[in-house]
Amino acid sequence: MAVSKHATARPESTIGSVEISAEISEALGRSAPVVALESTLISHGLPQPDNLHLAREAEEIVRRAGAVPATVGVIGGVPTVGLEAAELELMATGEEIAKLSARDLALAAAKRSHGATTVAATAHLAARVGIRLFATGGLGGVHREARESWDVSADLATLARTPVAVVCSGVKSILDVPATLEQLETLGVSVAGFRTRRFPGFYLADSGSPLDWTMENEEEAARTIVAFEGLGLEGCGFVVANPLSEEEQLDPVLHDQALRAGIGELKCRDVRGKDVTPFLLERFREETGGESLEVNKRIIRNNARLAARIAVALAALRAEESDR
Ligand code: PSU
Ligand code: MN
Repeated sequence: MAVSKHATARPESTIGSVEISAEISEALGRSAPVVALESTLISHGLPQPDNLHLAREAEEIVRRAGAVPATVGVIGGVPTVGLEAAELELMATGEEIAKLSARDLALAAAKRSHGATTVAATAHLAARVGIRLFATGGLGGVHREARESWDVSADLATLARTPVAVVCSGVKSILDVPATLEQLETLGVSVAGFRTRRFPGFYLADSGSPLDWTMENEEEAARTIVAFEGLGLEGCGFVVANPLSEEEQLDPVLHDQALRAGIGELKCRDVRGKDVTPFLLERFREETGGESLEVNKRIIRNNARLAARIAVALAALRAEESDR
């Protein structure tokens, strides 16, 4: 398989430094819209070959909406913002692609390993190079058994200290949704529904939990991002929750059935830690005869499109402000 030219860390790159593609660095230099995309959903969230197709499609959607896509991953230890074609392929088909959260980045750098970045790691790297918009499927959150297992995704704590707006469709129903929203509140992460006052339930349009804030359009989201900066809240993350429509969602009956099966099996197989999310996603796919995979792909496409539109609105707003 074609492996990128820097599949082992390039001697010239300083350990711990972030590699940015020329196109993205040029776009950031002229404050053009850029959208970060994560790679864990490619390596661990979707099956082959759908994962590679979807990764390419998400990039294409961002481009069509007028922004530059920046898929993030770790290649030979080097955190890379804007994976090349062969690197994207490596994320999708590589045998041993680790799932890297923010805390794993330095360890992977020292070991020169390849790895896919979660929401936490992607958000961190995006913010580090000045990308404000990030699109994904669902956030990690508080697991249902968290009272015993303490399993709470590092995505939440990372967003509390990372200036990035994440467009997602809430968290999967395999998690404890109300507890996740409580954690986001405690951590000071702003959450708003895009044209909804209900927190989306990933596969489902509505998780059953209400939201305090809603945004009417992309311009309002862009204004919110600028307001963070003016208010000295520029260190904080922002969740833009973008639901599927009811026509696009997974059949709720099928959903509840898959959820019961998945959770039951998780317990009896004793799956733990970072294997929990990929395991449940795969069980959902089997249980729904592939329907959950189609819905998952729809979610990622929609969020890539919305994040790009917000990035475009943000660039326009900043241009307007600097003209004043
Ligand atoms: N949600 C999905 N698909 C995914 C993930 C979340 O629908 O693939 C990935 C994201 O990368 C997220 C990670 O950051 O799972 C959360 O993993 P954990 O629960 O182990 O923190
Ligand atoms: Mn976890």
